[in-house]
Amino acid sequence: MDAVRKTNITIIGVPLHYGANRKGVDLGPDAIRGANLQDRLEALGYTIDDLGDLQVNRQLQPAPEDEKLKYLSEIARVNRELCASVSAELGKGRFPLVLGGDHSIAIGTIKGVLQHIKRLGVIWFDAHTDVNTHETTDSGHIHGMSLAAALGFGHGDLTSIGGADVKLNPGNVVIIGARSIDPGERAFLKARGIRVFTMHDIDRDGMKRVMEEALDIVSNGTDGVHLSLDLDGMDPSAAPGVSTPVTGGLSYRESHFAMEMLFERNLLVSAEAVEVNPMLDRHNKTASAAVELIGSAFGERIL
Ligand code: 6HN
Ligand code: MN
Ligand code: MN
Ligand code: MN
Repeated sequence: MDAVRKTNITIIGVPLHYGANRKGVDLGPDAIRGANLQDRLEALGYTIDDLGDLQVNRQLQPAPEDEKLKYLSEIARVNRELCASVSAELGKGRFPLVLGGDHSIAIGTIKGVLQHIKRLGVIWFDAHTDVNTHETTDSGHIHGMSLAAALGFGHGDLTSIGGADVKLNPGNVVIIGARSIDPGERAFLKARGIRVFTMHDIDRDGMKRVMEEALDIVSNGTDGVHLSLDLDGMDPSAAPGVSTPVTGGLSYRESHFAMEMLFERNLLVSAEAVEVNPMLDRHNKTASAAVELIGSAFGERIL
């Protein structure tokens, strides 16, 4: 393991909502900034450079032929830019912290990190598993396909971002908090042997045991770990402002504790927080939860 905790963080906002096909997620980056992300990280001793937001075309109509891949071309274009930006920041020895936007942006983030860290572990914190492809999706929403694409499965315009051969190893990925899995996703996860810690597992074993095992998996034979934090992994009572809420999620404390354990292992090389939708939120609660969880993942402690 040569992953070390980077002290210079670069924030990259991606105001994209097309992958969720739901207005408001594009306001996520500013909502998270408005919940004092930079101050919190600076208080922990990090140096922050905020690059602002990538440009997203805001007035698109979906092409009718894209029923199973809604807004593919704009999502692919933005993710290619994100991939390049993330890769450039890592090349400067900085830690990329990406603010979504919907979860389709994980394709660009992860592909960008993979340019530098071939053996990358991923913690996918989510109510969903995001391993649909255009062949299995019901919704046609690309945010439900991003993990599959990062693993090399799905439409070529997505899998080719940052190089078609550049992809995650399914054995280095864990999903935490899952409770809404489509039939096609179930088959995919099984076929590729991806380790999913469902809400049932967390109920049964507790977050401590689950995270110990999850961290062992993502650190075994890897050179760094990426955190993909979909705020809908939390219970909607703690994070109501998300595009696709699912009841029965992780509590505020369980989520925090998972992030605290992650920090203690000193594995992270990159992170993203996605799916914050201020139009569905109350008092910026979900953006604040995102900042709280990021704070914990970066070393905030109660005492
Ligand atoms: N997310 N499995 C559903 C779909 O439309 O494919 C939900 C996906 C949610 C994606 O929350 O990032
Ligand atoms: Mn997701
Ligand atoms: Mn989700
Ligand atoms: Mn905290």
